[in-house]
Amino acid sequence: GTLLQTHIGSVAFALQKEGGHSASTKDSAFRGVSLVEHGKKEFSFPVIRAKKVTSRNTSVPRIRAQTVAAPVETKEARASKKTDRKGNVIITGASSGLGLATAKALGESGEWHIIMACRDFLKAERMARAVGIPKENYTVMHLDLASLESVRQFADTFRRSGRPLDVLVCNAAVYFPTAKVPTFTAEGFEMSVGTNHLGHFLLSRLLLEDLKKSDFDSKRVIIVGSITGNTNTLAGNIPPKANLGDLRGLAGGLNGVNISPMIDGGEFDGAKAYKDSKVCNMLTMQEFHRRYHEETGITFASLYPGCIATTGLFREHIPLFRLLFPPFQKYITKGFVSEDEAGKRLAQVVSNPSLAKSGVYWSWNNNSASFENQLSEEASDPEKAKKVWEISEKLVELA
Ligand code: LMG
Ligand code: NDP
Ligand code: PMR
Repeated sequence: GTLLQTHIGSVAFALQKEGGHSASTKDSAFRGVSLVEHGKKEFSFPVIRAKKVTSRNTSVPRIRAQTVAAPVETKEARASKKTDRKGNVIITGASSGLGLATAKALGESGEWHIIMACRDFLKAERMARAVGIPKENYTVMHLDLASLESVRQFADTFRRSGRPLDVLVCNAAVYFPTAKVPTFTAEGFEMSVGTNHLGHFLLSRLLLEDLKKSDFDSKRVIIVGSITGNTNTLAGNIPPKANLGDLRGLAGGLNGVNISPMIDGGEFDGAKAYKDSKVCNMLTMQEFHRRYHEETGITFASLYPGCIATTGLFREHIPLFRLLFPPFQKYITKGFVSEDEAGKRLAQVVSNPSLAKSGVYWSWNNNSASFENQLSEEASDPEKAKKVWEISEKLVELA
């Protein structure tokens, strides 16, 4: 009773606050972004919809760079390929949810060989068969992102396989919304940031060398982000909000012993840790872009695939949440996407020539058309990106 009241209280607060900000786009906390406009693009909330019902056309989103949803692999893409071979793409966490759906979409195209980088390789094999990815189009390899030793071993084993690397998709993630105390990776980092950010940070840094060597025409590193890490959206304002603060916890190693397990040095909060990890993912993509795009020609991109409310990401949430979340997203926020649709979206970012721009955070509107979205102030702060990069480099012992 008390718990629920608190939750509902915080929602009311969040919504009211959002409304206030919408009215004043000059507010410094939301500088450069219009929540109203954003809202129209990514969801249609009942309050907004009710007002717009008589003038539907006014709610057509203004989109900066729109590309109509195209098939995974177009004829132009095939024609422009320097190499005649299939593309080789590593997808982390391809044993479930978005990663599996992306593997399926790419596997069906016949143009890709998918390396399914998974912590449970028996499950990965089982799921690949269950969704019908042709056997010759995938390889399962073991990768546990919660162990940096496993990450190094994976990079090594992959290299020794002799397969070129053309695209890397950092997709795997864990989310502990109900955890009261933190859990830790093999190296003692808080689990969500350790897995979602640090594991992928080391993996992508190591595999950059392999990507550089590939002769593929459009080499890409894609790091999955999310709306909930972006405080310039309604979803990003549902408490607890992402906030990396001055990075004191990250700098201390997130070990929860001498120092806080949270990046900002605060009390442990599983939901916040997840959102913080997504901010790190989006900052890492941009720092990669600044450091390596020009030199290597590699495309670095992030995306919000939509709210895929049915995936394993919510496995640790309370049963009531798991029951209500999908209909809530489907009928109220309209932000819901199926795993299949989300997989097609990420597959576009892997292979579509029209989504080859580097440094972009892709999103899709309600008609499934992609557009370059705007990140929140914190998730696009170059200074913070640089600091996160430098601290992370030390933590994973690259520097
Ligand atoms: C934080 O807050 C915790 O502090 C943190 O530790 C972490 O756990 C984090 O994100 C995880 O949450 C807790 C809260 C989020 O998350 C919950 O655990 C909620 C539990 C679910 C309780 C369900 C109660 C349903 C009551 C209905 C209320 C109606 C609201 C509908 C909104 C419509 C607006 C017009 O904190 C919050 O801010 C959310 C609190 C509300 C819970 C909402 C959960 C989503 C599901 C909502 C269902 C709505 C009805 C669906 C019906 C659809 C069919 C028409
Ligand atoms: P799932 O839980 O379905 O998929 C996550 C995958 O990550 C699973 O395959 C899981 O493996 C794997 N994984 C977890 N921990 C590790 C680890 N230590 N080492 C290797 N793999 C690991 O969730 P989603 O498909 O929803 O999530 C995929 C991505 O999409 C995440 O980056 C998430 O942040 C992002 N996202 C999701 C949204 C959503 O609404 N669902 C919205 C926005 C972004 P296993 O199969 O063994 O459990
Ligand atoms: Mg959110 C209005 C649009 C919207 C969208 C697109 C999402 C996406 N959410 C929206 C709104 C709301 N959510 C509102 C109004 C509420 C209060 C009722 C709400 C609540 C909520 C909870 C409790 N939402 C959640 C949770 C989670 O536990 C999820 C989370 O934050 O995980 C970190 C979540 C999500 N909402 C989303 C998306 C995409 C998530 C999944 C997490 C992610 O990958 O970012």
